[in-house]
Amino acid sequence: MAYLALGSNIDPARHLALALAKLRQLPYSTLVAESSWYRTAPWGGIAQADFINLVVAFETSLNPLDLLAATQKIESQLGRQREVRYGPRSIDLDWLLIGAHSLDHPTLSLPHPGLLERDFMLIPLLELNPKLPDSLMQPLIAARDQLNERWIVERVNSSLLA
Ligand code: PH2
Ligand code: MG
Ligand code: MG
Repeated sequence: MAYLALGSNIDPARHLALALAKLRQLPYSTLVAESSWYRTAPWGGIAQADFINLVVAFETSLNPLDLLAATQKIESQLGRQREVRYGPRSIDLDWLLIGAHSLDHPTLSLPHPGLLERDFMLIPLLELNPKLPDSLMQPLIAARDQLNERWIVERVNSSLLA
């Protein structure tokens, strides 16, 4: 199983729908679950529009770097530009967990290094009841129970987003 965070704050309903359609076509992979959609205040200290964030789960036999290549391709197909760090983006696809891989590669760190601090990654991930070994699950639950900053504003109905 692999868990991917999606985020957008530029025309988010359109970009997230397009990204999900492409993610359903990932080779050697099946998208098996989608969390609620959350409207979230911008994290990272840049004044910008609220984001929409969610998490999806895959069953996959691809390895982490192939999965990263696939999601980077989708980001560029959806017109993501080189951008300000932490600034506005049409689509951001971040791998949170891929199986039990622990990875510190120049282009991919697993688990995602921000996972424990960012409620907009942690809450939708836990909503999917991830099947994880206790050694991974316990820190996630502890982090959720101790979150000291909140970016999630509300859960939104994806079909009502204009
Ligand atoms: N992504 C960022 C920067 N800030 N803030 C929220 N609320 N959600 C995001 O996905 C997000 C962000 C850069 O990846
Ligand atoms: Mg990101
Ligand atoms: Mg990213």
